[in-house]
Amino acid sequence: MKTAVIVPALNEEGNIELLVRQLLAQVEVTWVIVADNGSDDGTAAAAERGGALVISEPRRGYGYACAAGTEAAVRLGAETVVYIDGDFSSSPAEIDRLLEPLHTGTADLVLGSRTLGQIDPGAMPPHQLFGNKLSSWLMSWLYQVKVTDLGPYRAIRAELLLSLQMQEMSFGWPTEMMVKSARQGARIVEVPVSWRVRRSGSSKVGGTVRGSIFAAYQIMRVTFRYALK
Ligand SMILES: Nc1nc2c(ncn2[C@@H]2O[C@H](COP(=O)(O)OP(=O)(O)OP(=O)(O)O)[C@@H](O)[C@H]2O)c(=O)[nH]1
Ligand SMILES: [Mg+2]
Repeated sequence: MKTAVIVPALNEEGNIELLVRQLLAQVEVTWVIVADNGSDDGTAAAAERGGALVISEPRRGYGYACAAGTEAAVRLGAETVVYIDGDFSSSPAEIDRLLEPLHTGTADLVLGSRTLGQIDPGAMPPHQLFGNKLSSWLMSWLYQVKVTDLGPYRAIRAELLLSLQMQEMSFGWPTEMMVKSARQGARIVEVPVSWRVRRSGSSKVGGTVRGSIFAAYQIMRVTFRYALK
């Protein structure tokens, strides 16, 4: 299966080159696409040095970057698409856990669960842990899927992804993928993944008040939005 890994990135100069190299070192990975979302540091150049295909998405938003990366992946002919954050919090070597259920044909969407895996001390602030628990519980209840985390490390069949017609262009993107897949009756599986403190650089989401409130609002809005349809 041809696999593209998409990395939405905003100012991840210190992390992206090594991340891309380690991703490309995994046998399952065909392409690494870094969707640079208007970084004002050397993210794009560092990603290129690592061997990534870099695309620029000037419209600011996590979902815009994911969507631009997805478009490029589909154009290249990817059959499976993996998403991973650009700050090295997730482990490239664990990608086989995400891809295995797709390869064996037992799932359509595979979610890396940090709750089932290993969260390093200090890697997830308490409000994020609580928010994840709450949104996972709401999702399980509203969509009858058993999920334990709302993490960024996930793998999906390109065919399913295209059928979802993704619309959320900020931090609602991962939630939209989950709830629409559940609505379609897609097979959703969780696998344990580890979660580390970002390797370098500064937090834009969980480590800031503004980022946390905005992300929490988007996640909740999207969770309820598609439940009512
Ligand atoms: N494209 C895009 N990516 C973003 C944006 N904000 C954050 N990111 C990326 O999304 C990922 C998650 O952001 P982080 O800043 O790591 O958020 P976090 O994981 O809650 O915070 P840390 O605990 O510091 O890692 C990283 O890869 C960022 O580069 C954005 O507005 N647009
Ligand atoms: Mg992070």
